[in-house]
Amino acid sequence: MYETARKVYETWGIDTEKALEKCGTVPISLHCWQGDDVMGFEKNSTGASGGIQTTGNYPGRARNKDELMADLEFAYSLIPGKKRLNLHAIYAISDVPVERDALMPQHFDPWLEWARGRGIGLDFNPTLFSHPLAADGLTLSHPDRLIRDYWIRHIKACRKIAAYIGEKQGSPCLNDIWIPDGLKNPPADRLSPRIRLRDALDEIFSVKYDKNHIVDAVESKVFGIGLESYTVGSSEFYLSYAATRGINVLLDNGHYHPTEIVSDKIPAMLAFFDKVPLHVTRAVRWDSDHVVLFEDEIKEIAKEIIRNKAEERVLIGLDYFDASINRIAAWVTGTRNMQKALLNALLMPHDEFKILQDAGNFSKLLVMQEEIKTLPFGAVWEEYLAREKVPVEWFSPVEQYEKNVLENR
Ligand code: RNT
Ligand code: ZN
Repeated sequence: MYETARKVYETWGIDTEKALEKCGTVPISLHCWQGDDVMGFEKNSTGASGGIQTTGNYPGRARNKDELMADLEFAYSLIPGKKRLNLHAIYAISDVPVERDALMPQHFDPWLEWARGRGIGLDFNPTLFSHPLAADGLTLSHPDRLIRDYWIRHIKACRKIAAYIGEKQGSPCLNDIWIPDGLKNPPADRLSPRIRLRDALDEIFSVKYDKNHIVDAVESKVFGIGLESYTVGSSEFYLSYAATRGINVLLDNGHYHPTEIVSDKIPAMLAFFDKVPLHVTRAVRWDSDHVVLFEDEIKEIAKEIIRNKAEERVLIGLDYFDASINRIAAWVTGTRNMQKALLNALLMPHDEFKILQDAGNFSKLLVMQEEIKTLPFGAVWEEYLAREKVPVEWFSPVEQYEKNVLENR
C-alpha cells in the first residue's frame, strides 16, 4: 500500500520519503498532568482548582511518581516520533513536603535522570493553582503584597529549575507561566490588577538566564470556571507584555473565543517572535481541555508550522485532561493525532500552492486544496508507524495494561 501511495504523491511532486524522515524529528511535549488529573505529588492534593477542572472518574489514575513514570513509559512506547515531557511544579519529588516558594532544582533530578535515559527533553510550568494562597482566584495580581510575593518567589524558583533543566539536558526548557487570576462578577477596577501583574512579572524577569537554557513564556486565556467576568492575564495584556519585555507568548487553542483560531495567530506571531510555544488541546464550546483529535483546526495548526518551516520555532506541547476515559489512551491518541497532522502537512505541495496564491489563481488553488484531501494518507501514516517501530493497532496493549496494572490500583 505504501509503494502505491508513494507513487500517487509523486505525481503531485511530493516526496513521501522526505516527509517520513522529517516527521520523526519534530518534538511534541506530552503534558504529565493527563496521567493523574492534574493532582501532582503534594500531600493532601485534592486536584485542580483555579478555573480549571478535570471531569470523569475512570479507574487507574497514577497516584505517585512510580505509577506516573510507568504509565508515561508505556504511553511513550506506543507513540512514534520525538517526544518531550512537560512537568508542573507540583510534580516535584521529595520525601518531605516542600513549600512551592522553596522548590529547588534537586527536586527534579529524578525526572531529569528518567528523561535522560530515554532521550526525552523536559519542559516546565510553575503551579499557581490548587493552593490555599490561590484559593480566591488571585495570585500575582492579588491586592495583598504578601500573597503576590509568595507567588513571585515561586515563579523565581521555577525559572531557576527550568534553566537548570535546560542546561543539564542541553536543550532549552520551556517555562510557561499561566495564572488563574480573575473575577466571577463584574469588576470595579480592571486596571490595577493588571498593573500589579505587570510589576510582579517585571520583578520575576529581572533575573536573567541564558536563552539556550530557558524559553520564558506567558499564557493568556479568556475565562476560567468561577472566574467568568474578568481575566487579568488576557491576550492583549500578555501580548503587549511579551513584546515589550523580550519574552514569548504561549498560545493555548482553548483560550480564545470560539471563532478565533490559533492557526491564524501562529503566522502573525512568527512575524515578530522568535519562538511560538503552543498548548494544543480541543476546546468543545469553551476551554474544555478535551483530547486532541485529527480534525480541521489541528491540521491547520500543523500546516502553519510546516509550510513556514517553523518546526524549531513553534514549540508543540499538549494540554488536556480527560478522566472519563483510559488516561493512557487519551495521551496516546492525542499525541498520535498531533503527529498525524504534522505528517499530513508534510505531504502537501506548499510551494506550488503559494505560487498559485501569488499569481491570483484562486480557482486552481481551491480545487487542488480539496483534491489533496483524498490522497492515500493512511498508507503513508502506517509506513511511518512501522518505521518508528510502534504498532498500528495499539488499543489491545492498552486494554492489557488496564487489566494487569491499572485495575490493581
Ligand atoms: C489553564 C491553562 C494551563 C493549564 C496547565 C495545567 O487554562 O491551559 O496551561 O491547563 O498548566
Ligand atoms: Zn494551557
